[in-house]
Amino acid sequence: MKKIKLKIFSLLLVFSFIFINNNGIIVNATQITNQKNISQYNLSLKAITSIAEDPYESNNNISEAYPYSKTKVLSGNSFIEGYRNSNIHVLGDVDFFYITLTAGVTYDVVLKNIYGEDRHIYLWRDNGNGTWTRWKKSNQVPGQPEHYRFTPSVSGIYYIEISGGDPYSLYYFFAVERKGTINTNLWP
Ligand SMILES: [Ca+2]
Repeated sequence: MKKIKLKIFSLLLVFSFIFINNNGIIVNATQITNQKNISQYNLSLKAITSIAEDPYESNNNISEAYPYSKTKVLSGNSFIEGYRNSNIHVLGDVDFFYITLTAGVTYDVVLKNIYGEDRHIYLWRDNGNGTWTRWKKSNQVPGQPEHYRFTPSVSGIYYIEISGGDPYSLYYFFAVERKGTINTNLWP
């Protein structure tokens, strides 16, 4: 009888806390089997949660690229003045934007506010002969924001790709703008 009472007692002492954050639903259960033994379980259930997609979806490939010129320009804070923002809402999400660049002009290419994710920014160009050229920061580091300069030798349409890392509901900031016209500091 004492054992049964103890079992019922221990069942009653199972506390479950459910948190929803950017990583999904976290279930934190603490079971007190008796006064001395405490066991804890943490379970992350990313798959069953959904993060709202950015307003430029779907732009997962070059043929669906969203016009950079029509994205919302951020303002009101010197860190993000002139930047655009978007997010990676599911694992494997790839965001493409297209932009017209001028030969001989140097551009700042920046990606920041990536929350430590392995996220990167690339530029693409169709060479017109069935091949593509891709540019990126020469020393990409996972989790680090990026800034590099790019001077196209040919005017025309280029594609901005932002991809990589885990989904995150908060937005990254990115920009491809003429050199010196935006704040290229990678940290606030
Ligand atoms: Ca997206």
